[in-house]
Amino acid sequence: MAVDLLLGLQWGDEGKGKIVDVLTTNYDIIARFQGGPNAGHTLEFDGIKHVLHTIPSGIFHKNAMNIVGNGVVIDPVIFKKELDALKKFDLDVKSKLLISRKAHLILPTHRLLDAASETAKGKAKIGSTLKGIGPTYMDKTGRNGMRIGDLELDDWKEKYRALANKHEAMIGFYNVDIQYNLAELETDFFKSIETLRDLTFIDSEEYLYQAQKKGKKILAEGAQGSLLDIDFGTYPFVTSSNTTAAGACTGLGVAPNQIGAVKGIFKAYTTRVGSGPFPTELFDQDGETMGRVGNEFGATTGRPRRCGWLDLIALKYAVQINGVTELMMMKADVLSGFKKIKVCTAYNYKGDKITHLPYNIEPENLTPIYTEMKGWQKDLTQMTKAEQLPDTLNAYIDFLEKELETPIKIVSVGPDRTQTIHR
Ligand code: 2SA
Ligand code: MG
Repeated sequence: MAVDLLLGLQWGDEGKGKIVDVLTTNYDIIARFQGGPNAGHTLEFDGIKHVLHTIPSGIFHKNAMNIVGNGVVIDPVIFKKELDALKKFDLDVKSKLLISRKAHLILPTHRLLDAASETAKGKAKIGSTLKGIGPTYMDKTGRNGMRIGDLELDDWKEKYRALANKHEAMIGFYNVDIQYNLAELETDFFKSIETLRDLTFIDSEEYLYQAQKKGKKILAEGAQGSLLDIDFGTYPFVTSSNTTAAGACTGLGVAPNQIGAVKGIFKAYTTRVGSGPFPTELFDQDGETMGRVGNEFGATTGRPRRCGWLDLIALKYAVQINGVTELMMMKADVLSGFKKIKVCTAYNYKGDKITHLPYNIEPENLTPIYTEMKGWQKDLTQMTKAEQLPDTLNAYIDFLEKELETPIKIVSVGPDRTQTIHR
């Protein structure tokens, strides 16, 4: 039985949370494989809006098992907050959520190091979510990290102390003015660890292997987006994990030949939160409209997201790197107010017209070349069937399918579970 993937193809915030929630009825297991509390996956149903950070988006479904895989980094404090927020829903979270022993822990000092590093960078800062993601993955690859499984050992507190002391020295090395009270942060941290311990820790690669053998259907839920991938994104303005398809193999222990459908999700336009190049970014009224109508604010930090037209060159790159087999287009409804829709179909790169994503996409080297299409100018939000979609939107969809050589299977027309059109 294959493991299907759901991945964001842009700079995150494509609407992965909503789609996982919609698709969960078809799956037995939803597994997160990278990232951590930097993610903000928003789900809306029955008039309730919920934002998940570390917990997989299948948690609201009765029969789905949710796995936090080895590739994920976990902040016990934020995890506890997420669990607390779920208490008001009648969910048996404890029996539906399993955590990999090999997942790494975000310590309070990782968060401080993130802040110190960003402050030291000044104008060149990454625009990180300040959740300690980078420093935690640095400790992982530097072979210094603490894992969930360590919490089952007697000496975990000593291990913690040694690492936290080292981090404090490193914070000093940055020589920046960041205020903190570590004792206070630690009280919170240790308390939250006890909450975490109430959950079941597993060898998730073995669990998933056995589940596959039993014919269980598994969906791997990506976080952030392909252009934030540590290898293939707009480095250094990226996150510290592999957000692309390969990350699901390493982040869950699933072999490449076990991957089935690769579901790629994108917005009908583009957004980015944090620093870094963004070729089709708009600084005018159109960009402002997209942000306002699309309610484009970071689900974790509340930061306004930068907005711009769809970048088909970057999207093609993401489809290629991930081996996307089917596409889902989100937020076409946000563009209903536009008479004309633009799509970037080539770049002017140092005087040449190119149609691939070059090494350097800084604005001084590159300007987008657009193809213009007619807008649909219809309220889509009440539509439920593909036949109801306006011809102009169908022309946009056809154009994208042809360019991307991949079918668009879902068109989302609003944040609610029910506002989902299958094609
Ligand atoms: P980090 O915190 O080290 O991973 O930040 C590095 C870069 O990755 C970006 N990043 C994100 N981009 C979009 N969405 C993300 N999740 C939240 C959301 C973000 C928020 O759903 O809205 O609330 O601000 C996410 N997480 C990381 C980040 O902006 C940096 O550019
Ligand atoms: Mg998000």
